[in-house]
Amino acid sequence: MREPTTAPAAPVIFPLAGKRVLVAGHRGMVGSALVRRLGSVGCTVLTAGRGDADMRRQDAVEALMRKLKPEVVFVTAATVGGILANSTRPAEFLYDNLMIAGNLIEAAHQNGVKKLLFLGSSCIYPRLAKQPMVEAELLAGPLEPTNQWYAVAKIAGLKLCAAYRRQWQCDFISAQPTNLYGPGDRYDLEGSHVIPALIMKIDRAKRENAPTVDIWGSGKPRREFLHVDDLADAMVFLMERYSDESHVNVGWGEDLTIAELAHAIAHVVGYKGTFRFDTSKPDGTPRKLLDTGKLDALGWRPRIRLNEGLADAYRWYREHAAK
Ligand code: GFB
Repeated sequence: MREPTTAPAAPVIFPLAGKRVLVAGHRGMVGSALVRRLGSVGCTVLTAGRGDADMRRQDAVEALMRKLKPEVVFVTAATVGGILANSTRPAEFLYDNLMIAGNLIEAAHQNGVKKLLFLGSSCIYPRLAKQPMVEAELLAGPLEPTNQWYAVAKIAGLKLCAAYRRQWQCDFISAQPTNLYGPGDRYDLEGSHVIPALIMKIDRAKRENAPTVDIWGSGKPRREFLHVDDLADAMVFLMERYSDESHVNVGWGEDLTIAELAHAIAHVVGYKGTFRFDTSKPDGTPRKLLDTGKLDALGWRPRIRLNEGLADAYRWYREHAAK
């Protein structure tokens, strides 16, 4: 574990208290965590999800902005999924996410939104980026093929923020989180990310006394995981205290292999069986660990350790998704 930051928190330059704050995509895992976090900020929280407006449609997003009149926008709306969903639905991952980013950013500009934060992903970095990945690694090499479609849309979103800043002096910023997990995650074996998929599989194996669980790929890729409540806290921190063209990484600072992750989940679930690695399934990026030096220097640190966060995710799964 890296040393906790000693940097004092950067000063508040844009207080959210008293402002009209839109969370676009409030029903997703990130959006709902952000709504929970904003509950203690003293702002008016406005929400919009898929059911309120199809964010891929410019007219729908423009009408939404005119109706809600937000002063601040968090862009958490996105078409998301794990490695298989990304590689089998490339058109949706590229088109939906390009349109969502373009429509919300342009409508925010047209409607005089004072500040906007666009959320990207650590998959914006090259497949073989130098580890841990600093912000300057962006576009330094070819992308990982399994999620290049999503990555291109997220790169376009962060560049839109930078371009609107340069040309129209919009205070639009972007944050790039590592792999996320927590309450509100999507539980579906084909479309999920690795943590919800393994929680489902291992929980089922325990209930059915199955001796082995299949893990996709070799188990060797390394991933870094951040609890979504830590991300929500970082997003509020950045909105209030950061204003610059360069994007900011948000991560935990440590990674582990998928095989180690499977053992950690088995421990939380109480499963005693073994794992079988299915190498006909893709591994994806060999490693993607973010360098969080920039956010550390601003004085922000995550709090939720993986074991504690996995227990929280498993509790949520049993109470909500397992049914
Ligand atoms: O979380 P995940 O689907 O996406 O997979 P990425 C992470 C690793 O876990 C891969 C392995 O090496 C998978 O092969 N894995 C093992 C599994 N068993 C399973 C399983 O049952 N289900 C899943 N899903 N994986 C995502 C991108 O990449 O990262 C997204 O596809 C996004 O676009 C996200 O950027 C942050 O970490 O490989």
